[in-house]
Amino acid sequence: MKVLILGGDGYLGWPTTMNLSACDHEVSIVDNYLRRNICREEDSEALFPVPNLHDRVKIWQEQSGKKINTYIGDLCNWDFISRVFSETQPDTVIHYAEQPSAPYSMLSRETATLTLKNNLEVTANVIFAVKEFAPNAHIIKLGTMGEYGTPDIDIEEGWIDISHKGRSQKFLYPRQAGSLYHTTKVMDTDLLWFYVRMWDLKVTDLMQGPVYGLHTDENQGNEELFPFFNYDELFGTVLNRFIVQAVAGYPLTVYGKGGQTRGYLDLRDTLQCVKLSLENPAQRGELRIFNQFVETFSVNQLADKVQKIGNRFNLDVQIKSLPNPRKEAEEHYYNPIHTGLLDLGLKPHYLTEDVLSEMMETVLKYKDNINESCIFRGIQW
Ligand code: USQ
Repeated sequence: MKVLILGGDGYLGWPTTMNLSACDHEVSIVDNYLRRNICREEDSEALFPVPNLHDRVKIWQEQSGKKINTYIGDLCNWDFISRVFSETQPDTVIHYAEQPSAPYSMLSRETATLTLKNNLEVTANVIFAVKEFAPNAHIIKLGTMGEYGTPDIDIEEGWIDISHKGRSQKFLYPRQAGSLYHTTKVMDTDLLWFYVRMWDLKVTDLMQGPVYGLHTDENQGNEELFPFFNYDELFGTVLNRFIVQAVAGYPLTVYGKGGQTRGYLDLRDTLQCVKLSLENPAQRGELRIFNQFVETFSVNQLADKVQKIGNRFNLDVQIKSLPNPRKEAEEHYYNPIHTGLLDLGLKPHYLTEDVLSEMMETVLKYKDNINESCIFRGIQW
């Protein structure tokens, strides 16, 4: 298939690029280095430097013999996105091109506006570009489990049957996000659903939980092909942060009571889920939604696991509860359904001691790069 990956430089975009290229899909990638630039501006660099996209593509080509087309530019710019779509004529568009940090979206009015503008304008442009240049393309959009929030009932897979005064209909499951970033994802879903109804688009929306890890089949043995590994408060997801904190001897930053429960997945499972969605596309006029995670943990459970693994490496890992900078439920019911991707054939990687040890071994190699000042700055909601 001809696959166009938007946001191909990112934590998920680059591993997806290599994975689909390794499977002999014809891959083109686009990025405007938004995340790299924000990290630099906010002094929140990743654990190790990552070559620019042109260099990564060359390194991948030397390793695999596979070619990737690269476009650097801003998808908010209609002339640019028109050129990308008309030249690539994609069968599938994978849309990761969003500002992905909840804390960054809550930092200031400027960062909130950037998040709103970028995420919604890119999503709208993708929809218009598909309609104009690739009307048969399947759009795979990365959504987030955070769109649902933490309701006191089971979370269905995107849709819920509602009976009211003797009549019934299926509706999008209620959304109540906990940050502006997560709210832009709700708005994206609404935009896509509108145009699925108007223009019969084919769309898969993947409601993903926090991802951890950095090893994939494609980057084994070649650290130049690793994704960004952020551990700062803005861009680091909680488990990646805890591993780095354990290595640095920095007490694990559990926010509040630590009962916040989310659905987690290994980076390798993100790749599987995206590939399964690509190879089993949505139908015309369908907004198909999958809840993309493999197991749920509370923050306290993650901290305990990391402390235990740290002991194996003779690290003295402390856990410290901090006043929660976020406005979120710290103890709550959480039971999301997640059978759709398993039914398509997902073979989960679970968070075993071996997986944690592999991450910790890699992070230990870069211990001297850790900048403790970016671990916690307390961005308040
Ligand atoms: N948390 C801590 N200590 C920390 C960092 C986080 O206790 O040092 C807690 C947070 O308060 C939250 C949970 O851990 O309750 C998860 O936080 P996170 O920073 O790992 O994840 P989040 O901000 O929700 O965002 C991440 C990705 C985002 C994705 C989302 C999936 O950055 O792009 O959409 O995970 S989900 O959380 O399911 O919405």
